[in-house]
Amino acid sequence: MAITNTKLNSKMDPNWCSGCGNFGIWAAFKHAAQEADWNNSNSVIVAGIGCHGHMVNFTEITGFQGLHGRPIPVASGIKIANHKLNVFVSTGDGDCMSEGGNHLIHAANRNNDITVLLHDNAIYGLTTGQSSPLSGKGFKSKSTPLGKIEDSINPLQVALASGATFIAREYSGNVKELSQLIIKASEHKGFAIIDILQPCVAFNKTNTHTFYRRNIYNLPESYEASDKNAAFAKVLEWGIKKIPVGIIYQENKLTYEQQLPQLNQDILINLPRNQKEINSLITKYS
Ligand SMILES: Cc1ncc(C[n+]2csc(CCOP(=O)(O)OP(=O)(O)O)c2C)c(N)n1
Ligand code: SF4
Repeated sequence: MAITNTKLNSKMDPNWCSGCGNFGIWAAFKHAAQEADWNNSNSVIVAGIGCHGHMVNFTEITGFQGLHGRPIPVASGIKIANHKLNVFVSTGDGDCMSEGGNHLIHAANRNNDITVLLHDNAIYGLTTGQSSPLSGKGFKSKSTPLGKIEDSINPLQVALASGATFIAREYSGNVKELSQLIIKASEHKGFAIIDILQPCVAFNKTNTHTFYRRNIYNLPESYEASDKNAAFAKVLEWGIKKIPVGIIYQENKLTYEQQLPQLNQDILINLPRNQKEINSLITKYS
């Protein structure tokens, strides 16, 4: 699969650094969108603030970029307003695990039917290279010149413990595999997250393309993704030649939206509204 797919490009040319892992994620998403027929009228991408967030500007699919750390609640709201949409979140490791960490926990717990693409470069890219919660212990950066004191947070461990029903990992350079994984995550009914190992060539000299190419391995076919204990063991695996990629956990469970009786009849935005009541509420609280 070529990385030069130009369908679904917007009028803006990407301004990511040459070699940035975001190019692979973007290509994989566009391939997935073409194959699954995601378009402006049936899909939306919500992004946070960071280099990752520019994906909405470069892709010809309806996009929304809100506050740093808040794409998950915005996406959850969009899904409730129109549960027929395919709703994607493009978020960074700072965006998702620092400023927005609480939102990940609660959306996973609710099993909101959204697909989170975590652009995991283990650094704050846009603000030119400070440590993020996912940078490793001892990692030296502008904000931790003597090395990071605390351990890194493991995003999939947090997501699994919080109740996420689809958990996967892939390297941004494996465009074909990532593209198929994005389709599977979107087809999953419930909260899906893919931890995408995305090198930041400008500021992270540890989590490089070479590092990931050397150390990732595919989960064997015998791996049982419905076994939660096995999934916990897998998400804890990290180290030399020990980074499993593929679907780590998948569970069938009612989504938040399936349990909202209001959504049984039609999408929320089509349901009749009592405008008089809404106007009186607005007047009362304005
Ligand atoms: C509430 C808030 N805090 C801080 C910032 C400044 N800021 C903008 S992007 C960013 C970090 C982005 O890092 P990450 O989410 O990992 O995305 P990346 O740029 O690496 O893709 C920060 C701290 C902000 N815009 N808003
Ligand atoms: S700063 Fe890092 S994450 Fe941002 S575009 Fe450049 S390589 Fe990519």
